[in-house]
Amino acid sequence: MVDVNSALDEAGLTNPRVREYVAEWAAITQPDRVEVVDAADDARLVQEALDAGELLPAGEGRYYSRSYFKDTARSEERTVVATSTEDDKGVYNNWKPAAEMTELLTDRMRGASAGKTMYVIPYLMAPPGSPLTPYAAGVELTDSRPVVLHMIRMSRVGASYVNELEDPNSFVRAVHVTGDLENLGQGTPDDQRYFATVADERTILHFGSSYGGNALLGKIAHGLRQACYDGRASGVFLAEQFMLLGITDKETGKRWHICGGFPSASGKTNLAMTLAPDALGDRYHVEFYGDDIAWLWVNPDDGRVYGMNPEFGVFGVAKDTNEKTNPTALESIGDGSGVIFTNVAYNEQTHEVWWEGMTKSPPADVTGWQDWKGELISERAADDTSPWAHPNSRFTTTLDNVPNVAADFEDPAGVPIDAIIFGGRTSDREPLVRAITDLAEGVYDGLTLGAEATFAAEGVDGQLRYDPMSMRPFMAYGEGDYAAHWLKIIGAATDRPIFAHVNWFQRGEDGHFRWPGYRENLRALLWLARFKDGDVTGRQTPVGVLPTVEELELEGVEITPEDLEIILTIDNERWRQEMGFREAHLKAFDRLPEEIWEAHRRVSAALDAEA
Ligand code: OXD
Ligand code: MN
Repeated sequence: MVDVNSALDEAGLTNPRVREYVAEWAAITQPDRVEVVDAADDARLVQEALDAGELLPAGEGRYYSRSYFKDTARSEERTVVATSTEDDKGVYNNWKPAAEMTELLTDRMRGASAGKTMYVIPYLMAPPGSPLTPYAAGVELTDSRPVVLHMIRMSRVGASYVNELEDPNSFVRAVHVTGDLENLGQGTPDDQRYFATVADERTILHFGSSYGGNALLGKIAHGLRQACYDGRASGVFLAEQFMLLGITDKETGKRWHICGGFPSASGKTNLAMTLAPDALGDRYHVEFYGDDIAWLWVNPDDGRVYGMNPEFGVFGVAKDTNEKTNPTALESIGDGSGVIFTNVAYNEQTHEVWWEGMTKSPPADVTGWQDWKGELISERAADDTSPWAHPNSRFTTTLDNVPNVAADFEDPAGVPIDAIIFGGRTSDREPLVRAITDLAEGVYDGLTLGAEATFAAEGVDGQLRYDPMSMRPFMAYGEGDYAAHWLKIIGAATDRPIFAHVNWFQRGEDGHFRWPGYRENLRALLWLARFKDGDVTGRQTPVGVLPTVEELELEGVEITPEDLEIILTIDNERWRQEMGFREAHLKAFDRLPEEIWEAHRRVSAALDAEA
């Protein structure tokens, strides 16, 4: 039996509840060794991973890893939220009874780390000193060294984060066991994987993957699912899949902070890391806080909603990241950044990396290039057009590598939130930006957020795949209760943020994008900030307030008058069709607050009145 106590003593891990938990799980998973991790161990662990071939060099202070080829993405079908009360069942959370999942996963994990090291990762999902600390501490146990290296980049890691807890029991128990990846039947009826958040026990049990989204338990399982549940159970906060940025007007010194949710493939990371467009760069400075998670709460001192990014790093999608779409991301993964690339293409001779969309075409000289599976490009069949990098390949880098990271990104007080935005991906109907001043209408807008199905076969033409608040895969309890919790938290603020819906993706009949997008998107946010401050008035429509052409700062934008008019107009007929889809979508939710139904009926009636 492995000597757990000596390992914990050696690392100075004194929290008695954590010690019991580590001992309990070491007895179940039966590793050969136990090692407690601190962020200061990174260089040694990187070297060990290089020696073991788990990492390959990818330039100065840059690393490359591959995951097992059937283990490259989150698995929503195998992910569940378990509690002991069926009231927590929602449409999207794959609810299961806690006792059933705990027993099943304990069985799968029994003896499954034999021959391996169990790494004990004490972590904090918050800037140290945050008022949300009681919900932010956790201890991940993992048998994968690459997972440790990712956790060091994505969260704050060290024994002090759990030794100093006011309540020694207030940490999330997060157990990750990789399992025998080659024999787990991924995607078959005999799939052995299970990823469970036993939310009312603050315990996360993930078996059968070492891919980040399934295995970095601080990030998605704790930072989103567990925190979503804790936010409601405590009545204190919201945990959302939101980006967070700041804008400063250098002329007036005004600062705004904007957070918001976007369904995947709607440009959330690019917006989070955006810079001001060239024509406005002298006047506005944009700062990055976070690209994926924000926790929001009300500060009783000033009655405002505050927000913070609980993460320490970025786990970004590599595909299509380039000088135009996201130059700051490219800078954040340069030499000496410590970045870890996963499943991009790799050149075994030059140690370069490449992914689709990084440059217009792949490197012309294919010598030494391997695709994400490690197969030589030079040996591919002539008709093989499969991508070099996996579409979900990633880069993992710390926030402080992002060149425009805000100076106060680690301020435990968080930042006051001026606006909460929802951004769909729709080729028609949704204007560039519409501001929503009413709380219930704002929450209603978030609940009906969606993106167009990528393939016609996925849905009826024009119908969205709804993704409430962009939390569809991370909801921890029922959607009606979730809406009520939003109304309660934001409703408790006396000085509230404004809501808005944005859409960068309207297209003309010939398929061209009507709005240039990328850095120009800042112009919509600037209008919103000015509208909130009462500096512009916009134009009221049934679905919110739209900018007038004169109010948008358009200096340097290339857009035709026709496109501009269309992205600042409401297509009443399309909207009335959408209201029918929304009604069916909302009806599926239990206990949806009457305020949300009233908001739905108000918007419907206003559209009918204008028809
Ligand atoms: C996700 C992620 O899967 O952020 O949403 O990785
Ligand atoms: Mn995400």
